[in-house]
Amino acid sequence: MFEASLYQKRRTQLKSRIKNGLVLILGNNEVAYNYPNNTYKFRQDSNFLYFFGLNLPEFAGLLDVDSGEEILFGNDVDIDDIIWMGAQPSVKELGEKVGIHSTRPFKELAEYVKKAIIAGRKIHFLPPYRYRNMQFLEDVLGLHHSMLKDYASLELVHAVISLRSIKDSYEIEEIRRACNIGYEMHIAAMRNCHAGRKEQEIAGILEGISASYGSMVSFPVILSQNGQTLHNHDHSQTLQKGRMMLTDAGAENDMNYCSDFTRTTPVDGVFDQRQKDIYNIVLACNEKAREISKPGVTYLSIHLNVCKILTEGLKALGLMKGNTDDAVAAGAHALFMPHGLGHMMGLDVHDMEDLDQIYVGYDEKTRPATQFGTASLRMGRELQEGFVVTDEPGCYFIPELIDRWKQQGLHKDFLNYDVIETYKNFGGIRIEDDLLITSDGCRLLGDKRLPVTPEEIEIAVNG
Ligand SMILES: [Mn+2]
Repeated sequence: MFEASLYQKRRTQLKSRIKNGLVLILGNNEVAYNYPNNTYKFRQDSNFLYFFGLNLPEFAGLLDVDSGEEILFGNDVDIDDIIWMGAQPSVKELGEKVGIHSTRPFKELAEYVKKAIIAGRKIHFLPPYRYRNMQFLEDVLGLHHSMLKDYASLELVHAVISLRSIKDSYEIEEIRRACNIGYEMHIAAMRNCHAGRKEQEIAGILEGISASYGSMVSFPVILSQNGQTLHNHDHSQTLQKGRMMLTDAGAENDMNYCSDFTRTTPVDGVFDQRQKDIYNIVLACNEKAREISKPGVTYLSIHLNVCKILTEGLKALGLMKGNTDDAVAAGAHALFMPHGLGHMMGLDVHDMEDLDQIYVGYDEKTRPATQFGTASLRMGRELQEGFVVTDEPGCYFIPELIDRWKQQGLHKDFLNYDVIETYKNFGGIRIEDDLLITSDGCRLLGDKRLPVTPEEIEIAVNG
């Protein structure tokens, strides 16, 4: 964990952004896998990690905005636990590590909160996403779990987002480390991208590399020669010559900071001309976003700029036609890129998505689009120095979507369906890097950029 003073500073900032009442940040618990004592790998809640730092189950933090008091709730282990788990630091010692001097047993939390409610005090809590925390809040607050999201504190949500959106130097260093693990994962994927290899074998290698650094992948590995399926977690295929393997994967490091990269690699390392043409368009999109990302510019406008580069490229290949601006305004390009340019990244790979994308990625000035494609953009608002965002344009040929649009006669002025038909067996390409917004632009995160030009990729596959 970081120095205690950093957590103290974050909590002080949080309290200063809330008018009054109690702020309750619940940590996560163990979750049963197939029977109660066999649990999933523990993942702490990211908000708890950010303000309280402790990567252990069954803790909660309480901040009294009015008195300034900070209390850590958690249970000391007993001799039965020690026999199975070994000696553990006391809650008091754990509290000291993150700068909290007042600690209490977890079982006192419910009573503490109930008393505060009776005293008429406001309880600020974040929207829960784990069932045990929902159940706890339902019991303590007397609110049915289906209502908890509506009663979560918007004031707290905004305060947390305002802090976590700006990454400090310690966080940037952790993300850099996570990116370096991601680099190793993707280099391994490229080296193994040969005909006859099973997708699952390669996906397993990537998970192993990530685990060897003490944590795990930042989300389930996407690795498939059917890259046209955006979040393809099916790894049952055997790589075939002539196809491309799309790998979207990242690591979470031992401090729970994430990386998220995508590369698309031709099987055996050689692009055919058609693949190279589309690849270079997506690469130009990725580079464009990096070129124009800077504070004060909305990511929505960068997304739309990138869509224009995509449209221009597809027009040159005869897949699209007409005026580029009109085509993008109409949303015709979304046949090829039905997703957004990127998202925030930090302690979560989709940072703070539990707090609702509408607050993380948008604000009063920048509202989400409703048009197919752009509506999937998770991050649209104005960039600020210290933001970390992904830059992940793509181009896909989804046979079912092509059929549907063609049948409906959508965007006939901008789409050459006869040509598009011939790409139905193409698959998909996505290229993703992680960007830190700096004072006057942005820079890539990670010590080395993953191979990205067709030439670099061919070398990475074949050594
Ligand atoms: Mn991503």
